[in-house]
Amino acid sequence: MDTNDLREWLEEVNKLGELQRIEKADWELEIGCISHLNTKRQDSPALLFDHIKGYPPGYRLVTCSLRSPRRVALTLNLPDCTSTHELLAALQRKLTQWESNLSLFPPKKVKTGSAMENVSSGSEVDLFKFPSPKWNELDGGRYIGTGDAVITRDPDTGETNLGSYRVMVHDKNTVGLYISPGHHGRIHYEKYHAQGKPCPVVISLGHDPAVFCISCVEVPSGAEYNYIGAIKGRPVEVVEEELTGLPFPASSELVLAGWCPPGETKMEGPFGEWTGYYASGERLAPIVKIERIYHRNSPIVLGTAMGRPPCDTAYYTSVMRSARVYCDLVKMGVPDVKLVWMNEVGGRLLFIVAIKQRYAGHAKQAALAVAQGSRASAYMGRYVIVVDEDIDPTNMDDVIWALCTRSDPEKDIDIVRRAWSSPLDPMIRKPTNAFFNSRAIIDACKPFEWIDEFPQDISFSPELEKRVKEKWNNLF
Ligand SMILES: Cc1cc2nc3c(=O)[nH]c(=O)nc-3n(C[C@H](O)[C@H](O)[C@H](O)COP(=O)(O)O)c2cc1C
Ligand SMILES: [Mn+2]
Repeated sequence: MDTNDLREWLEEVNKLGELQRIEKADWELEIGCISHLNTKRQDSPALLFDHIKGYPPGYRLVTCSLRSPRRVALTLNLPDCTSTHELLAALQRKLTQWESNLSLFPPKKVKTGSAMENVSSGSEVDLFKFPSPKWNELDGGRYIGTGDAVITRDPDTGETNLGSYRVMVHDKNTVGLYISPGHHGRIHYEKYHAQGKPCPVVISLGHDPAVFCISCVEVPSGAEYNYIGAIKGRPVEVVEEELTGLPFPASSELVLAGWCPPGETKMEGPFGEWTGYYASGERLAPIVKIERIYHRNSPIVLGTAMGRPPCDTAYYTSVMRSARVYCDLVKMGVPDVKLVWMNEVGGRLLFIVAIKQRYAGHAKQAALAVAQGSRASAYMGRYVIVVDEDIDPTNMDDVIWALCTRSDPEKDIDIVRRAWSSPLDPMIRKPTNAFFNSRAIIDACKPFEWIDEFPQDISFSPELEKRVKEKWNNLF
């Protein structure tokens, strides 16, 4: 199923029976806490907040958009999927197809978009008109940008980037921008600033969740718009923002435009992060002076509640990064990879890979490829566990069984030092500029050299289980 904008997406999710409307919540901690509690429910619906305290009715905010296989499938234009395994299989097939089609779907410039319904400039700019929650109790302020797309351009190559980076409201026309080292948006502003120039920035705050889906994961450099186009099977329509020339999605609900000046910073954070900590703390970070706001009548902001994992976006990022790393391993020539899973609680800090061992050293090759080879897992990783093909990486009972019974710490754990981490890493003591961490790669596969002698594992044959279930069907 295909959707054109956030409103159509909400209609489709409502038809699936996966939308819950909530009225009169307070932007101050209630939206954050309700969303957090919702993520603990078995089948957490998407939440649409309206009549938010202090805002006109109709100024809405969505959270928990991508917390079910059906909603992720809907958003990525995939056939309906009701299980994670189905979704992973579909994505593993599709990613390669989308990537080979990128050049067919450059964004298409159009003259106007939904957000042009209301334009405010200069002294009329007032960020407090739009719902921006204080999400977690120790957050240092209100974050208007969580499910956003921050649009920047590389001054050398002209490439346009979309990245989901958190955006804090400092005052009516200033926001704080936090981008981790190595992320494309940061490389862009650092290049402008090195030349003493302000970096143009456009921020889309409400959009078809497909825009967020691609902005918040690793895709080939500068290819975000093409990627969304390949998913939809038609180019993304974009409007060239008048002041900065940066293209924003024509169907965006709310768009900010301005400049990130060199040498000007403000205190940013703390912010409840996906690791479950306020680890990057409060420190000086770049700002964006907002000179224009474009918004649709009764705009809808797309938000996501970060916090102790598994938080709002953990399900989606696990599924997407797992499929991404799977495809990267295939591309790197690692044979017989059965499944990759980025654990929802560990996030990027824990990847599990299942392989059918073919030769001595195969497991180590797969582990290093995950730990360092794929951009999606190279950033801020910590543990990679390789298991045999009979283990389901999404099933932690299986993974812990393999870890405890098929690995010997002395032989099977290797450490990679001085790897790419981030200020978000709770294990890095601040202040510092040494954002390195180490990686443990754990071979929890049966020892290849005596695999045929490895003790027989215990399992009931499917025939026996079937027979017993039939005979005792009132029990199960
Ligand atoms: C909900 C969510 C919030 C995120 N917030 C930030 C952030 O504040 N800063 C950051 O550098 N990356 C953040 N990320 C990660 C980036 O969006 C992600 O790594 C993406 O690939 C960055 O785009 P880039 O590859 O074009 O740099 C966030 C991811 C998610 C899912
Ligand atoms: Mn990018």
